[in-house]
Amino acid sequence: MNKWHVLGAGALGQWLHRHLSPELQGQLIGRTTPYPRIDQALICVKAYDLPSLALSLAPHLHSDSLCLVVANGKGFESFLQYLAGQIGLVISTAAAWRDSQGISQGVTLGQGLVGSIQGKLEPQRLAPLLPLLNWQLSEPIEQQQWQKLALNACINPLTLVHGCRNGQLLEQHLAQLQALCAELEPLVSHLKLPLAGALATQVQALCQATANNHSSSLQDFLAKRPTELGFILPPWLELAARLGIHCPTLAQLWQQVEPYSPLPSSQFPSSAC
Ligand code: KPL
Repeated sequence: MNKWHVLGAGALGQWLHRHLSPELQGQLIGRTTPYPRIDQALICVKAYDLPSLALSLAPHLHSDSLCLVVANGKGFESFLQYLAGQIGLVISTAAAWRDSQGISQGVTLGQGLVGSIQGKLEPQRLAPLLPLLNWQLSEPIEQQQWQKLALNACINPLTLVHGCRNGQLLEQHLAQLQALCAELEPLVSHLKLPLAGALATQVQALCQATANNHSSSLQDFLAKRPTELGFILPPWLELAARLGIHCPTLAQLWQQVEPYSPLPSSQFPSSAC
């Protein structure tokens, strides 16, 4: 069972496929390729494509299958219950790398943290894969998922509404960036994330480190794709509403980006509900 299928032939999927082969017999499966029987898969599609992918993939899995989902955001997990076998989530910091004209030149390696979301992941089964991709096991993964969600919630919507690179947020939109961080900080503390108390500092460091990048949300918008912000902002707005915390900057940003950002429920084919 050494073969890994890579589902999703975008920049990240292609990059993962290159790094798996030949040791792990990676095979790339794009949108139009029929699924073979799948023992092990890396699923690299946009969050809003996961519900329909889960439905079409399900008949090709079995109780001993292992799928690792490399996706941004939160809110798609319930759709993954349609997949048999063990399911893991990968929180990845890999990013498409762009030149000064904004043209994609590849993907930075970054880091990946892997944890279970359905069934317990067997470390020995992952052992050949993880070092090839610079990934590590990190259980429970939910804290890491929220942690990345906090960083993305601060940077991504602002870069989209201002049409700017990550670094320009520090130069031209710092007050709004800080207001957003201040609104999210009590939520981050409530969740006891390691970021607590340091959200603004970490967000600024990330903007600096990725200064020349277009965020994934702006890249999606420029490529006329939906953004994944429907899986990034609503979890924070729901938590804020539950705790009675007022987040006006976040709520206003969500209003601005919602037309481009499908929600998890709107992506599930109605025939399966
Ligand atoms: O994860 C990212 C994204 O664009 O989705 C950041 C960290 C903001 C880098 O661009």
